Amino acid sequence: MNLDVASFKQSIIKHLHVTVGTDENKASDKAWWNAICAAVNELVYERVTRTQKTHFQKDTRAVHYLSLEFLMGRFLKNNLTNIGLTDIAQKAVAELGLDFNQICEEEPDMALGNGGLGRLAACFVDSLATLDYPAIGYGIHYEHGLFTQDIQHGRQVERPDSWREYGNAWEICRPESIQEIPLYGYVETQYDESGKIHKEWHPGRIIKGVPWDIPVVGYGANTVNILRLWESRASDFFNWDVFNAGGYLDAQVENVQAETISKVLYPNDNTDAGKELRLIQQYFFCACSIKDIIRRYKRAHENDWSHFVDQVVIQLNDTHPAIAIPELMRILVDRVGLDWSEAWSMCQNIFAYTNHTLLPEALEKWSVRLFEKVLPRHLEIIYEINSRFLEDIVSQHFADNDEVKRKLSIIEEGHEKMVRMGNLSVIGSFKVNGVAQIHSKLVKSDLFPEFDQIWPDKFTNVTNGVTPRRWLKSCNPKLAKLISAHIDADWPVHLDKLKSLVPLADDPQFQQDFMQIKLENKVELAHVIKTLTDVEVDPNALFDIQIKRLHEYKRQQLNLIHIMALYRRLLQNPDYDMPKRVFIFGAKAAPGYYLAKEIIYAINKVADRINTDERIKDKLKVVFLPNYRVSLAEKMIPAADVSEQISLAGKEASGTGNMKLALNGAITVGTLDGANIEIAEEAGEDNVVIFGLDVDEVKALQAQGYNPWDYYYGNEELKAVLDWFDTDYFTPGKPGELSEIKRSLLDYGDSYLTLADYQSYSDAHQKVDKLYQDKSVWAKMAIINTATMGKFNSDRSIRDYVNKIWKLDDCNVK
Ligand code: 26Q
Repeated sequence: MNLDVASFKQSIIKHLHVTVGTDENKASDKAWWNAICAAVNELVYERVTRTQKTHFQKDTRAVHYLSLEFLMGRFLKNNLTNIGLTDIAQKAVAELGLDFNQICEEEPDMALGNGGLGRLAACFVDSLATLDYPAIGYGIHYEHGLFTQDIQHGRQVERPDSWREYGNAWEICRPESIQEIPLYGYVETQYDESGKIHKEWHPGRIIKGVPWDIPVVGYGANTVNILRLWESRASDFFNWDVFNAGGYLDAQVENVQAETISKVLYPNDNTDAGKELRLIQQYFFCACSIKDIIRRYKRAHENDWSHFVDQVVIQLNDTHPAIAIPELMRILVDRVGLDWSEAWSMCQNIFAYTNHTLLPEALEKWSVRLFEKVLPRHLEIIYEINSRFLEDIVSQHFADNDEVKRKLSIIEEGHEKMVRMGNLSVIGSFKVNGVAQIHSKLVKSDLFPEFDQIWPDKFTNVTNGVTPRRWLKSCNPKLAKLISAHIDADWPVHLDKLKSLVPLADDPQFQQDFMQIKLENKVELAHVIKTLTDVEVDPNALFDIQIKRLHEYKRQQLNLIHIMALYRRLLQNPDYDMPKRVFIFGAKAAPGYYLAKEIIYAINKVADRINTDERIKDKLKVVFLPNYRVSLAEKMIPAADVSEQISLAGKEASGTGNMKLALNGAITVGTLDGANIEIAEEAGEDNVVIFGLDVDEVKALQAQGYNPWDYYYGNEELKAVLDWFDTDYFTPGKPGELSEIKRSLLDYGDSYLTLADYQSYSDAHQKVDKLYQDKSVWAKMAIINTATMGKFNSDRSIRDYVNKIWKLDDCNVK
């Protein structure tokens, strides 16, 4: 950017006056924040227009990324980084007598997602813009994103998140592109003169979709793509009838229902809720997006559909937007008037589906009854897709094997008939990908083996990645600066160049500089910890961090049990040899997930007891940071020494926090699961600490019949720790308050083999302790981790999608 400090400062002041409507003397930090955003937007909006014009003129093929979640976090620092204005903005803000970091804290996180899947979408739109690919993200403009988490007396309490209550500086409303979306009603069968059948859907309701555009600034700021989020409103047009019939009040009630659709993000992560409103959310945003895609196509091609599949590819972020497949069929067959087979072949060349989970409870199914009520025409279309698939394809490959037919059918027969969205997504897509090598292999071998037999070329892998702009350059500026002092400064767009740091891993000066930065980041995190929890931690202690949604398969309970074991060792032997350790957690539990909330409570109760026990002389501290979110992750990740990635092998599709932590120099303690395997490959086995059963061993143990009691009686320490849950040691006066955790691990069968992996996990930590004692050995490992994480940048993921699936050309925007 060739803009100087003085003119940027002038721009901020101008916007303080004319955009925010205040002046320097009475402006709050929030007002200043708004003024700075407006000054940035002056540069951003111009590029949005230029990008869209270029894409239109060159009539580019584009990817349309459909996702129910975009976990964007904050924008200001990121947009400044990407537009190349960080230094100038910081100086300008300082000259105005303001604290830059403090002002950035004014921005609420845009938390329109739960966790991994939503944050992945955010990293992907960053990379798409950075690499100059024509792309648009489509999602829902939720009024309330993921809930805010308070911890009260150790328990999670949810409060609504209001990220845009008083307006949001980054979004632009586009009323000129409103769409109308039908719902409910019935389908009429008609025949034309030639006897050809025509289906007419008479909807019971029409909802309006209002688009809000959020500019996505690529690094280097040539391309600025948009994220288009749909807000639901009542359709005034439709309500005239009700008004005229004197139904003013009824009309108002309908308005409220319409506006409920985009009211709130479902807070479930990896479990299906099966709720009507969720299905309506999915259809609402898919229908708006498909209409928008067609509107844009028609601007260039009018009613000539012959280029549609050349111009459009649609990526489904999990099965959540799978309803887009029958919706496009409906438009092409019922509205455009194409033959079924022509329309179907178009769909099968347009959609691609990413699977993010193998957990059975996360695979979406909708009852046929619900579908028929909400989307009667789509149900018919799904039946048609299904019967053609079973008759033309399955019978060819599997003759009269009814069992396979039952398994591959989109409709699950049974007590209540269900629509399987996974099968629909596979059948309707030309590519299906998993998100890490092992996961993609399991998608083929365990989840969809028969589909893989039918279409062996359909299944592929694209290993996840994270954007190094947010997850290194912007969140860890000191480390970024150190790196730039030693290697080419374009590493944020060529992350493989970090490899040139490998030789420095042995250099004592570089080791010292690297670890000094880690220490400074830990000092900063220690301040955050003190502010948020009032716990004091020593920045010289080993910071061991587990940050991710709370879920039994991710096994925060394993971490907790091990912490209790360390505590017990210290109580039994005050001279027990271990480095000072701080265990830090960040995790939200789905509000209806009882055991996950019990685990949060247990972590907090154990933390209270340990942190106030003077006998162990601060050798051990436990911290649960409330309200884990993107902006908190940006403070925690640069300060981590150890990264906990301890899911049961085969359960975590990929993980992406594992990549962010390793990139920032944390040592992974992890199982052979998801992307941990590839992280270990890149860093080398000596630079990660792997423990536990692998996928084959898990399968073998489960086949043989897993009995958690064997491990309980077979391990004295494990037994003692589990028995501790039944006492009142951590919950004075309330024995048994934590017993549910013990019960889940013994009486309810320990579904995620926590006890089976305990000893191996404990050994892994003893190894960590040893490594940490030797500062130089540790520094070398940490540096090698940073140096070898180049693979896990989301630019590489996006290039993989482009080459394997999307077949896009990049497009220079001048
Ligand atoms: C489904 C039905 C109804 C309501 C909610 C849902 C729902 C919502 C979110 C189901 C699943 C999710 C989120 C899943 C998710 O985040 N999966 C993670 O995706 C990451 C990116 O690929 C992976 O790295 C993680 O391993 C995976 O768990």
